[in-house]
Amino acid sequence: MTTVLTETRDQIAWITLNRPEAMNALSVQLRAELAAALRAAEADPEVRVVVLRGAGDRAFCAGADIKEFVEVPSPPAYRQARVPESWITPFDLTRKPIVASIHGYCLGGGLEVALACDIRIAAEDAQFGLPETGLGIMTGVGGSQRLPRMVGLAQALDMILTGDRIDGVRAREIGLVTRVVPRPDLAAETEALALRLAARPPMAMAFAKEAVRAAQDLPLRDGMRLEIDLITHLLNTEDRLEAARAFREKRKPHFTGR
Ligand code: CO8
Repeated sequence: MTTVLTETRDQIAWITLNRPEAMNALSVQLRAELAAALRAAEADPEVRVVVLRGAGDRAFCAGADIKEFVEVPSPPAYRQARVPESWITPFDLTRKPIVASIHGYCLGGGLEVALACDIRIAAEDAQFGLPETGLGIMTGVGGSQRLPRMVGLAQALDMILTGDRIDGVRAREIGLVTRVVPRPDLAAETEALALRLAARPPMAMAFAKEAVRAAQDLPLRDGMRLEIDLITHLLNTEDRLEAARAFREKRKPHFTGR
């Protein structure tokens, strides 16, 4: 049985976490299949946008599979298996935009997966939380680093230290998600968003994503230099000329990714 499904249509790879009976918890198998699905989407020239979602009515993802927390792993082996590359690394290596479409529970490692995506769209009644400290552990795939960058130190510490959940509306207020819609509209709104992203020039999208993500790590001057380097490349692309021609000719541009 496969725990992650991928369906590609209209240049969008729909990657579905597919363990609805376990709230799409991140089992060892699911983590490996998720990483492989993302790598495949990145390598597929037909794909321009990736959407990640959870199967079933109840959850995007309820975090690590707690039923697999039965034995204490050897700490050195645990670290060796995750540094410098783990199953979450492909999120940072994917140049295509990744949209997380979130309904129901989005907890623990599930929230960390959502944080690794580029755009988060959520149902109003989605439930976000980081319960790890209550389990005697802590975020392990970027939560303690990505969350404060996204929502600020105070909100991140509140969520991480209390484990309290917030809904989709509150998540947008603090900047954890950027779009929130009524639950019945989530699928259609996600698809409309993904189609719009897929229609935009792929190389500009990839370079812009690279620059914005680098902004988290680089001093301003270095980031500005990177930006100049990247826009210099974009000035030479076919798609840049196509956009300008289409504007002059008052028609829709058709982008090829060159
Ligand atoms: N792992 C495994 N099974 C789960 C998980 C989970 N995280 N969450 C839910 N399930 C299963 C339940 O066991 C149950 O299955 P079964 O009936 O066979 O026992 C089924 O999903 C439905 O769940 P509930 O009956 O509990 O449904 P409720 O509506 O009562 O509660 C909740 C839903 C609130 C989501 C509840 O299930 C819950 O609290 N789940 C645990 C959430 C949690 O603590 N997540 C954090 C895990 S720790 C983590 O993510 C660490 C990440 C860092 C490293 C990343 C490595 C992967």
